[in-house]
Amino acid sequence: MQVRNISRRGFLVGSALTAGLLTVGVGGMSSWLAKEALADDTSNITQVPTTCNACSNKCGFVASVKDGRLWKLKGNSLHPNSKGKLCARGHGYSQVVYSQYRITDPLKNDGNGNFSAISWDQAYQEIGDKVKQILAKNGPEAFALIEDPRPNGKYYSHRFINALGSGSYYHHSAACNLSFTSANVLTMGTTGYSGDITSSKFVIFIGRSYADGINPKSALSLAQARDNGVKIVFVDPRLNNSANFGSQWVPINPGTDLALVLAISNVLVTNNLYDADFVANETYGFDEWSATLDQYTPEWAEPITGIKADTIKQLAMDLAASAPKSVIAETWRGAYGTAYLNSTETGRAVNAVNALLGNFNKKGGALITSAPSAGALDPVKFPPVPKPTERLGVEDFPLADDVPGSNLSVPLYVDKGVLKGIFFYNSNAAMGYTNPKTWADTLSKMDLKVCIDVQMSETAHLCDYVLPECSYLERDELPEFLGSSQGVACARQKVVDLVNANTKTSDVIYSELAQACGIGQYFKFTLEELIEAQLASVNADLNEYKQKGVTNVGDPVDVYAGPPNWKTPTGKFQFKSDLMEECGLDPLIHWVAPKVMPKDGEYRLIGGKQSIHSHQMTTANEALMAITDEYHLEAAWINAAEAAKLGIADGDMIEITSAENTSQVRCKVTERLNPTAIWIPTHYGCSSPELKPGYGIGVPWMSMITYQAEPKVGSAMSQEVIVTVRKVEA
Ligand SMILES: Nc1nc2c(c(=O)[nH]1)N[C@H]1C(S)=C(S)[C@@H](COP(=O)(O)OP(=O)(O)OC[C@H]3O[C@@H](n4cnc5c(=O)[nH]c(N)nc54)[C@H](O)[C@@H]3O)O[C@H]1N2
Ligand SMILES: Nc1nc2c(c(=O)[nH]1)N[C@H]1C(S)=C(S)[C@@H](COP(=O)(O)OP(=O)(O)OC[C@H]3O[C@@H](n4cnc5c(=O)[nH]c(N)nc54)[C@H](O)[C@@H]3O)O[C@H]1N2
Ligand code: SF4
Ligand SMILES: [Mo]
Repeated sequence: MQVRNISRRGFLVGSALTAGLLTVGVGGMSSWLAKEALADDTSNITQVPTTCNACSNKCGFVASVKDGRLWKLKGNSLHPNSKGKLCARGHGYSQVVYSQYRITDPLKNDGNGNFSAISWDQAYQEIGDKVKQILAKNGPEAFALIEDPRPNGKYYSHRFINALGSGSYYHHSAACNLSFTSANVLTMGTTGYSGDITSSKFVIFIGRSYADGINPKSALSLAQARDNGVKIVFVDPRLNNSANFGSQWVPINPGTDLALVLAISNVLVTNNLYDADFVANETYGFDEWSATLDQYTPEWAEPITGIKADTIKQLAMDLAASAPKSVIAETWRGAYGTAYLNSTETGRAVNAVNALLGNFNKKGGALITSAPSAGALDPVKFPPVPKPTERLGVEDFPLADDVPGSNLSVPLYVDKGVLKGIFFYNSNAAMGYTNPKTWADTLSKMDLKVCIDVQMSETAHLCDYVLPECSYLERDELPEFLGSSQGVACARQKVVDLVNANTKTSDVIYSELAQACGIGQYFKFTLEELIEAQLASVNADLNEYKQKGVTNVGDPVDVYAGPPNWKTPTGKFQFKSDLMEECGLDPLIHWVAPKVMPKDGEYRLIGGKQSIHSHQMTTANEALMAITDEYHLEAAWINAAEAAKLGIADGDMIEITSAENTSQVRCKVTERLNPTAIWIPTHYGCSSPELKPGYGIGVPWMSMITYQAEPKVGSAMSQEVIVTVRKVEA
């Protein structure tokens, strides 16, 4: 392991400075900014409220700049996501601005993986020429773009690919939460909900850990819920770090949550413990569905889940006793975001339980809120692009949540010879969206691959051109609109001047690239003009937006107004989906076994987040990797009894083997894990030599899994993988 020259303690001291929550007084902006300032030194300091980019949560912070250099960060107390806090990786990732691992110039691949710097003009010229050739020969449907959406990307990436004539725009979500959001659309007609856990009496989390997969707002609510005396149950094969705030750990066999939730439904329905009024007035398909539930008894679920039938009954009784102040909280990635063959069905079943509890938009229940968005803009200044081709993959994955689609459509349509050119923005697809070999093979068959990134990711390595964006601290972006009881527009604003003079902002890169590709007419406006137009379209206060980083949009809404207007085809909550029937699937929520199950001597490889890292993008961060080094956070977890059987002791090197790959890593022997699972942190295994701090450390998660897609949805099924384990003899 490499020696880092950053002191972990120094870094943590910096983090701790952000801890206090400040309330905003009535003294106006300057006094508010003074309060947000760190009290120890205010000479030569300017402060800019902006938005974090260290993960997709988009928290707000106030950056202090001293003598032109980034000095300190502090969570913005006005921001709905950060509520005055910033997480450790939010702090740590800010190092990227001065990182030696940034890309500083446009790069061109010589075809053998050797990159050399070229001018922007040459890059635009060559990419533009290639785009025009492909357009002439193959038409617009030959292009796709993938991004993990950020405020600028959502507009500029989408507009760019649509202006080329292609509708093949995808998010990262096939490896994140696509099954969950698709299940939500199928049952509720909306992509998400959140558990109102602080006002609840009884909360079940299924594979969602607010203390590991961090969002400051959620982490704060967990502590508050505990203080409020809420009973909180964690269903997780692993005793995760949120469990410190909870009352009960249910160490389920991974991949079997659907059986647990169906058995809970069985208890609620057979004992008449459900909200009959809600079911009668707000739902579709209940009679047909409830007639199927007899088979899903707690006794049926016990051997599948490894959870005693009595425990399952008790969970159902506790939910019913507290309803509507009880909820199965939302998930994100862990249990059924995209992990299994049955992930979408698990999501539907979880929503069905909340429907049986009648808790939608009730205090302590499941809250469905919507975020505001920009209104119509001047069509002369911001001309609409003509209708593009239909996104590739809609026929293959008709149940996928519409906006993100499934990016696993890309390998499919490259193999069919349709897709020829691809753009990546803020995306490390080749390392994170399915097996990296599949992406390498897919990209090798394409005529043009362009990656816009800040560092030399594994995806960048597979591209023909790599275009260097400046870091988020060096740029303005479009407003991020967020919703809850009060919609807001949040600002990302330039904090420091360009550190690497030859890097550019994404709005400029897209606009100049568009010019070179012959679609410049759709980008004849500046970012500043677009920000002003978007804010004006919703009557938001531009001055407040700039000064405070947050401004209200629209009027407050009553989040406890009772059931929403269901935007499903039937206008009801759907226990039954006619769309699924049209797709040849069982329309009623039903049991689907996981694709694979471990036999004796085998384990299921599961994974999860660590509070100090984000996906793979923090791998080159020296401060955060120093913490990994010190605490051996890259270790794989194995159950203590299983380790004993295999002669493995805590700290030993073990070899983990799947059908796809073998990887060696230190292990952590623990009672905190279901014996059928091996758990790995998902942030490691970097294979890009330029990203030295993380290079070669830990298990490259996706390299262990097989390229596969959840039928009709297109999720990566990232935990349908069996492994064996052995001790590496010294
Ligand atoms: N620190 C940190 N925080 C993040 C992120 C990050 O990269 N780092 N990313 C953000 C993003 S994009 C996301 S999607 C979220 C993810 O947020 P989460 O989904 O909460 O994160 P994970 O840690 O992937 O999974 C949560 C838990 O699911 C458990 N789990 C695994 N398999 C199963 C199963 O089969 N059943 C059950 N019941 N549990 C299972 C894991 O053991 C883990 O403890 O985090 C967000 N916040
Ligand atoms: N191995 C692995 N795979 C995963 C996950 C994981 O934890 N590990 N998590 C899964 C989940 S939950 C999700 S949400 C997805 C996330 O999917 P991604 O967002 O694709 O994953 P990251 O590894 O965070 O990669 C983001 C890329 O954006 C680049 N980037 C960072 N800042 C900027 C910027 O300012 N501008 C530009 N242009 N690029 C920037 C980073 O350098 C990195 O290459 O991955 C999924 N797949
Ligand atoms: S959760 Fe942490 S890393 Fe993500 S945006 Fe918020 S502060 Fe940044
Ligand atoms: Mo995610």
